[in-house]
Amino acid sequence: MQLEVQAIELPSWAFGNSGTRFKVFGTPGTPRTIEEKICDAAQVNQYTDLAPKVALHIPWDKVDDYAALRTFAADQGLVLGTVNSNTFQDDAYKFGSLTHTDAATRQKAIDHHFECIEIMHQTGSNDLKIWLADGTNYPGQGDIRGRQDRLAESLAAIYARLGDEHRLVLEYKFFEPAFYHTDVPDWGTSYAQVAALGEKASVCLDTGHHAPGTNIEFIVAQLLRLGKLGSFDFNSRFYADDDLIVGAADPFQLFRILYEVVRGGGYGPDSTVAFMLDQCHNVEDKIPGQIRSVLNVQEMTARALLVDRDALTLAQDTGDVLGANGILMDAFYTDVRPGLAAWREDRGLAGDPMSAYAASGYQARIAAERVGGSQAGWGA
Ligand code: LRH
Ligand code: MN
Ligand code: MN
Repeated sequence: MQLEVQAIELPSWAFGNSGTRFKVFGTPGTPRTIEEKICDAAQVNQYTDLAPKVALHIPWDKVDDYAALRTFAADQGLVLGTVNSNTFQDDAYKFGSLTHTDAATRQKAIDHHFECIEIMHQTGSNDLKIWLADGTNYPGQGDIRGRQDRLAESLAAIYARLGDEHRLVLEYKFFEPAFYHTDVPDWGTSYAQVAALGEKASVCLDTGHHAPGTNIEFIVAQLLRLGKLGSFDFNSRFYADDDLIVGAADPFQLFRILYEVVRGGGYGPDSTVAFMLDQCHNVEDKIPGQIRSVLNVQEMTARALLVDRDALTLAQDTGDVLGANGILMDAFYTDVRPGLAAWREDRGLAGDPMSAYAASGYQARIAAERVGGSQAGWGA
């Protein structure tokens, strides 16, 4: 069955406390260490069999011994996934990191990525993910063109340091924290930069990083066509970078995205597209929040796989507008939940992972055991 190959990577930071710039609410049982985050991620995998990898964010998840962390994860049935760099929380980067006018500051940011690559060798991770907060707030504040040129140079230095098995994925985001211009604001810029680097570089598409009304599935189709869709950061949004549970705000959009993924060869054993979540759980419990998230991705993947593609092609080629639309909608409206519950039961899992987790007592146990859980990263 095609669903068996699905593997969704969880972000370590989803298990930490997070919030808005107004308030970070604490949640009882929040992990205090990366090891505790890994234990929580293992719960998600245990109830869903969908989430065998945990992504790290450096320095949020910095440890002395990454080989030991890898073994710890393996003992929980997990592998360590994407290493996310972080050049957005250091005073030195006030005016940019990889794009900075000062060569020493640029080198500091490049060195941070070298450290991430070294960590990847020890964790066995394949992907280095770069998201930059670089940009300006006022017209004239920076030389937009010069910043692109410096970015290209810095990325080339990082790319040259990758191991044979490594990939670099460059994430874009249309605004925030900079508001006038962002150095990697859109898929086109990310594509232009990674295309110049070479085969091991591709684009990371974070579903929350677009202007309202953007046709994200079109971007998916185009990047797959170009062979440059490296990974997803899944989440959902109503307004901006809300980081809500994937598929919560607009399940139909998630279906349309996953249909283009399937259509474009981005799903299955031969695909190299990494499915990752990038979310925060500010007011809901984090472990069930992640369970719900991976289930949402699985449900929409199952629906996307149901599309009768031969019939759809025929309808499209013969100008049958409403017939074609109907074929897509039939798949979207099919309730796959009972089938997926049966799929889980066949694998010895509970049909309903949400209630099975709630009944397990894990949440009460961590709430009692863990005192003083830390933030997801911001201000930690
Ligand atoms: C930026 C982003 C990026 C970061 C993560 C914490 O908004 O999506 O992926 O690494 O949030
Ligand atoms: Mn992201
Ligand atoms: Mn984001």
